[in-house]
Amino acid sequence: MCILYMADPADAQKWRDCLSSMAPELEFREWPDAGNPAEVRYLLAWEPLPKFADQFCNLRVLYAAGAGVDQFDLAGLAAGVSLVRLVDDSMAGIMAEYVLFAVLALHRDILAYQQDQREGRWQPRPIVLGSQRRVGVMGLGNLGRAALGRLQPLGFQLSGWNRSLKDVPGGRCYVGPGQLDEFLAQCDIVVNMLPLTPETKGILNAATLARLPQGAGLINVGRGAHLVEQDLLAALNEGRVGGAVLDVLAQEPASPGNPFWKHPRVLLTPHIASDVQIEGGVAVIVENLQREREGRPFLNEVDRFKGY
Ligand code: NDP
Ligand code: OXD
Repeated sequence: MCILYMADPADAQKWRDCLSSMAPELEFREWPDAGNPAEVRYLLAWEPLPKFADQFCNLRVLYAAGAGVDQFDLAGLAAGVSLVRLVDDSMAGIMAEYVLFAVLALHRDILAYQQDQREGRWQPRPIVLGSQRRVGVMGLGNLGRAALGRLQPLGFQLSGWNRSLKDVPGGRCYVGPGQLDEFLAQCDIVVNMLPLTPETKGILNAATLARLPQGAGLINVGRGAHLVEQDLLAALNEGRVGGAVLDVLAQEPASPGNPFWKHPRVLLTPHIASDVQIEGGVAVIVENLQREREGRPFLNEVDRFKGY
């Protein structure tokens, strides 16, 4: 039984070591040394699969080396192949830490103070209590729920927006497209943690940004294509959006001419909010080997019709 590694070559040795200690029954191969394609039962990949992947006629599971699966062609995946995400609590914890940092940066006006510092201005701004700040999270999956859990002890007024009803600690869950405007209208800071699907592409646009309270903050840690960047730029320049923390962009790395590089009210990070954790990822693979033996559903399997 063999697993073929097609993700970041820099991490291959760590995956090999961790798999050989936690799942010694799996032979580890690294792309492009696939050997006999008929022996490949599992694939671990981050990029879209090359055409060659059609030759893995005994493929059972495609492990996505991360939380998002928008890069894969779900319709083109053979019917007998399951797509599984390698998410775990530590990956969710790392994301929650980033969201906490970004919310606090916007809550305490840090982008404005940075600009003041650059321009030599010593100018205190009024303090808003955490209990007066309304923070909303779009997408209450593994990561969104972890972020809410991390924000709760700080006393913010929390809310969430999700396809189905979920628990929001101390706050309301707004559900579906019919409650999106109402949700946005009460977010002083909104955090996008949705998966990218045809339904969510471009969901942060001129119309939805206009629903936010004047001067609201935006945090995007989902995918760049959730946001219509020109619309955010216009909203920032008009002051309708007061500041943005962007970890993801439509084009990564950002092009040299991207206006967000130098925008005084944008904090840009290079898609580092979270990342797959090798031990946690291997634990999912080990659990799924057991489930496969017992004929039980896989852990973290993507619903290919929903697209996440
Ligand atoms: P999950 O699949 O666990 O959760 C997705 C959530 O979004 C679910 O609660 C789902 O609702 C909700 N949702 C999906 N579509 C809609 C919709 N159309 N309207 C409303 N709600 C919707 O994903 P994760 O939490 O694990 O990850 C979320 C995303 O975060 C990833 O897809 C990835 O793009 C991004 N990410 C970014 C990283 C970074 O470094 N910047 C790192 C890791 C992930 P329901 O529960 O009803 O199905
Ligand atoms: C992921 C990511 O989806 O790092 O895992 O963006």
